[in-house]
Amino acid sequence: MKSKGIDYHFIGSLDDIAYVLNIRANDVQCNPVVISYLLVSENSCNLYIDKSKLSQEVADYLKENNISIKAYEVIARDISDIEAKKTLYLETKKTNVAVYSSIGRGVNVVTGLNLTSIMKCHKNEIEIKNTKNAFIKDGVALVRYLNWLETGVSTGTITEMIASEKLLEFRKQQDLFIEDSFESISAYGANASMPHYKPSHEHPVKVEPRGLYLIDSGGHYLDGTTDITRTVALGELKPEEIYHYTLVLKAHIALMEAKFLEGTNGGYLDAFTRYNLWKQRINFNHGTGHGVGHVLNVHEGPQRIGTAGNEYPMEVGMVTSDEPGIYISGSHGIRIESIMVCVKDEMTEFGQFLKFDNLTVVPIDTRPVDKSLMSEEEITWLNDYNKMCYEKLSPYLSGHDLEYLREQCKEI
Ligand SMILES: [Mn+2]
Repeated sequence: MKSKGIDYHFIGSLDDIAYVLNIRANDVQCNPVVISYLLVSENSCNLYIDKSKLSQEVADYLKENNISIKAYEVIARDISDIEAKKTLYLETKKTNVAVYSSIGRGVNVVTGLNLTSIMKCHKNEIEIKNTKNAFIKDGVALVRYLNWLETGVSTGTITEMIASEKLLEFRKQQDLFIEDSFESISAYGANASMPHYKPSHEHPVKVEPRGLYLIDSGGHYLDGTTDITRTVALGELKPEEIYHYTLVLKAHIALMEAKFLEGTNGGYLDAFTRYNLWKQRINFNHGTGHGVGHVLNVHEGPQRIGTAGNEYPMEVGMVTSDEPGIYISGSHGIRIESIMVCVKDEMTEFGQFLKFDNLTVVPIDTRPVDKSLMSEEEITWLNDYNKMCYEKLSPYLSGHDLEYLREQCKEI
């Protein structure tokens, strides 16, 4: 703040407040944040919050760190008290009208990304180490779930919603699990062609032993946040499903394997991903990748991989999703999503190159793959990836689950 000549920094985004104070809460479903505002100056840091939400432990911790607690409602008054000629910094997209319109005349307002967002998106070594652990636990839950699903579909009793609830049960069995990181998209057949589909008990849809099933879900654990999509074959597939699945997989691998110069933004990375689809004149209408919070919001900026809104470059320590898809309305939908962390690659005479490390540990189904459409490198990537999953997950699985894992990780 000092180097930027900022006297006051207003923070209105809940994940930023949770990050900078290192507190978590449960005010918002699937987002472990607390409804609050933060106003920081050189000599003060005020947290505007309903006091009754603070446990004694948190209240003491905040006091020790010289954080003053104020009533949630007085934020506008305190903003209006900022004297003329002082510089107030805020992010417009994350500031509501009531707060913004209470800024007094003569205050110098400077806008930009919340300074905390820039700190928050670069995960430190401990966050990354812990996140890797959370992904192994999540992988164990997913493999148990998929085995349960594939075994159960033949009974004709599993609906998309029953399946979704079962997955939560498997996650709850894992150490340090808190809650889902968003509402699971458990979608069978044609329903998977809606990328943001929401299953319900009111409209039960039976999952049957044929075609493709898509599960996009995630969890918060005390050591990290996950977000994963896998599409699996539950039986016989149409040639079109195999063709599209293979293309999505090629797109997924292309981004995962990208090497790019420091300073590259998500627009370029999006092109790496869509290349294989556009070559076939196919597209999908959602982003390719979003930042993932650390025990915070599963969608986090400022980096983004997509066709628009990717001003911020991809940088070392950023945790981002890789989730291309193909959606054929009324027929089928495919998405393959893993989370990756940006790391340094080689330094050459042309500059510093960056790449991604995969964090997600759940086998990618090989049954819907048409090998003849894959390059040698892509096949090797797929086999290596599934082998890694077997090595990391097998110590935690036994019996039928282990057998299922072995089968899913077999080389093609
Ligand atoms: Mn995602």
